[in-house]
Amino acid sequence: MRKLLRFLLILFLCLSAAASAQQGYKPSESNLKAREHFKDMKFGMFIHWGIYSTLGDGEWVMDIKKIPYNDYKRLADFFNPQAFNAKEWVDLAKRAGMKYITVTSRHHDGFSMFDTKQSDYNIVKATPYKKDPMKELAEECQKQGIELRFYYSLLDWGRADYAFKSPIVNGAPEKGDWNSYINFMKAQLTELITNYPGVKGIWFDGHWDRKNANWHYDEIYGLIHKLGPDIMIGNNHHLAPIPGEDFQAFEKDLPGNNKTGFSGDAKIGELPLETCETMNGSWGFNINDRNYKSVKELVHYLVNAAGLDANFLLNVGPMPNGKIQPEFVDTLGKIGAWIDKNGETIYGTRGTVVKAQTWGTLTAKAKTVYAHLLNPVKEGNQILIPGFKVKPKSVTAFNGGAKLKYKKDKTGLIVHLDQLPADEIDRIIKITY
Ligand code: FHN
Repeated sequence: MRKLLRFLLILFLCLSAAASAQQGYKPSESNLKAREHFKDMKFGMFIHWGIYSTLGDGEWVMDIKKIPYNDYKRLADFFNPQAFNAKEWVDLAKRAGMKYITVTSRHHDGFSMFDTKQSDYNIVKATPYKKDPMKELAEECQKQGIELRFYYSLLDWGRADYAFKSPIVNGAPEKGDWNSYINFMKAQLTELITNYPGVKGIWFDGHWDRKNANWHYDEIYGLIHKLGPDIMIGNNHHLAPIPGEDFQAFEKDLPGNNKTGFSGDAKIGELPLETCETMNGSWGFNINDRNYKSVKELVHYLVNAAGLDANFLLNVGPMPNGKIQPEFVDTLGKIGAWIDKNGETIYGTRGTVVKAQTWGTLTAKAKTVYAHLLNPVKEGNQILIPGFKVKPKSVTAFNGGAKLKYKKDKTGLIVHLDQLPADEIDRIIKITY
């Protein structure tokens, strides 16, 4: 009975989200091309940056520490990131092997990190900095051939028209002015798409705050696709994709897992996949969070995501002065060094060739398969790639090229590992056929 109720609830949530979706959406040729390119890129940098960084306590600090909105707003008075340098950020992303950047243009605190005519609560009007870092970033990304995407929060803790915590009645908050809020978002999204060169994606977040509201996705997604048919829309609503979306976002979980509890309702759909994760435990700068993930953990995340055909969006939370903290810079440099050597086995590959195995996972490109041995091999010095049907032309160690002995039988391909060099992070076998 409880299972049935849960199923009905999920169905209701999906249907109510889909009801306002861009029904009948047919992606343009350029959008389909963008999706393939997106899948090829594999690795991106997520950036959570806002006035909250001044408190060094993450991007939820206003809500968690119960700071009244009007007091929180004062943070803008002393947000002055004099050391921000777009070139440094883009250089770092490139050095790490990342091919795109997704940056918070406006998070749940409602502060716009870009020049907007729709609200004075923005970095140009409300801070002593007075400049638009998103403009600089967009221009630098274009210069260096990195794609730029904007994170955009649907949830707003402060605006009167959003009326945070107001109950939803007939798809809209009882208090506030829902139409005004939807129009505000549409106007800001228009600015983000038309004023910043080369924007390739919009990453929505916050839907889960109002699961049963009518978000007018038909209008919002329709507008975005009208302004930029190739712009890819993703929405971290923790549900299966709804019509009008171009990629499916997962948070802190590989597709198919649900360690966070966010992905329970998110069946894997047909769209390109992306999963995001933090370098410590925080999205926004957190001065007290020293729970840094190791290079090995993060490379494994990237490889496992690729094995599941998903991109990996790895987050940094820049400091209030605009710099990215040295611990992140160091780790990203080391990930970049790994990718320099092994990028062939990641970029442009596709996953889910064979299901992940206890020893690791597989990626594939044209007539080549890469087996990534991420974990110790359990029995004997060999692995089985189950269901491998074709006859290999060559089976070699990716690193050094040593020939590996193999046998094909009805269970799949058995590869002997004696000649496969040891590696702390990933022992890769290259199989051509
Ligand atoms: O609440 C946000 C959080 O601050 C962060 O932006 C992450 C990124 O995936 N998404 C939300 C939680 O689902």
